[in-house]
Amino acid sequence: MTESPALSDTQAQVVALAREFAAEHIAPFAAEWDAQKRFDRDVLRRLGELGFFGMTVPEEYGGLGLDAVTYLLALEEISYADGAVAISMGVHNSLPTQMLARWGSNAQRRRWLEPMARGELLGAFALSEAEAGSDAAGLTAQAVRTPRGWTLNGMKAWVTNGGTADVVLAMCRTDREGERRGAHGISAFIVPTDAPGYRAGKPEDKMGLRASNTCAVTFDDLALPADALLGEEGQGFVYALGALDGGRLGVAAQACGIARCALDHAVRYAKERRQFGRPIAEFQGLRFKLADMATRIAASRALLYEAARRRDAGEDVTQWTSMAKLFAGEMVMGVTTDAVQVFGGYGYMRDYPVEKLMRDAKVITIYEGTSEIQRMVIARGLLRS
Ligand code: COS
Repeated sequence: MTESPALSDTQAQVVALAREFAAEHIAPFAAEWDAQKRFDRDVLRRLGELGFFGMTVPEEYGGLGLDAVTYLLALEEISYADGAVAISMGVHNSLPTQMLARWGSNAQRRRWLEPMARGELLGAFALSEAEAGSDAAGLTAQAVRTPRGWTLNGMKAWVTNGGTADVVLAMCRTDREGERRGAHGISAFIVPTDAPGYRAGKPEDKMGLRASNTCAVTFDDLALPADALLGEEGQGFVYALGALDGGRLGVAAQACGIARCALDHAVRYAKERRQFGRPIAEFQGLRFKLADMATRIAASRALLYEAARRRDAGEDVTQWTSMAKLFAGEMVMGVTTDAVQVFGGYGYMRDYPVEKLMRDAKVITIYEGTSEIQRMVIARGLLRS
């Protein structure tokens, strides 16, 4: 029941490849990577070789030129095996590569996007700061024009791939103290992580997605050439939020993959586990729970792929992506919590797979815009005359 109907041949092939790769090279190691907080760059390199790091990047820039639906189907399969690998791949695909593809000059695309699409360079996205999370436009990292280009100072928080990426798309203020221009005083910069003055903090000790690298990043008199500015000065916030429209769909696909994995574990366990002389799957209370889990996953996938189809059709999907992300985040938290419940005492133990899924799920209601921010975006769209 989890297969999508009416996949094109290309989509079916991409899904099969992602599923096969994930089953062989990711799923067997996910628990160990989680326990050791181990980020496996090699698995990402191999995903890159297969084309999974430039899925929607135009072919002329080394990508596969696929649509959003196909990309999200693949990301869902990787997420089924491990949400941590999926978020590294998702951030790279949805945020920095999209910003470069959409707003980069030809020279910037050749220098950065092409190797990123081939998986040779890993990308990150730095918007949030310690004091500017939901209120992203309140960020204070500063970029100052110099005779040779730009100098960046400031600190970014919770940067996925921040300590492992080769290049970061960083949003910094380019307006001056006393002449603040709010969201329009922010510009986007292409920051190589080997630039002197780039410092990644120690990996955060997270509840879930422990194998993905998340850290604070400091720019300390970080000097960049003039062509490090992406697109137009003052448009960085708009570019970042535009990219987050895609990022939020990626996170919703991640939720669907994790939830499907939790449901499969719960169904299998319910058939095996015997109490009161019979498999617990024979108890109506449990059957109803499984039925509700499956229904919520199917509804979430339907909303996600509707949003993605609209994006592929060129519609403004800001509200749709927020609805898909909101629903998926709440859905995956509920489904993984229910899966732990189906496993009972065993579900609470690290020896069984479902507690990891529940830990991995929680951040989906928080990152790339909390559930509350998604509701705000949806309501704004509804009430805009
Ligand atoms: N795509 C493109 N442009 C967008 C956009 C979108 N989805 N959403 C807003 N913009 C534009 C607006 O059109 C506006 O430009 P104009 O003044 O030219 O119209 C500009 O960006 C500022 O938008 P707005 O006034 O709505 O900004 P706010 O400060 O009110 O912030 C919210 C809007 C709260 C929605 C935004 O800050 C947000 O999404 N916060 C959550 C941040 C987040 O997801 N962080 C996670 C980072 S990755 S872990």
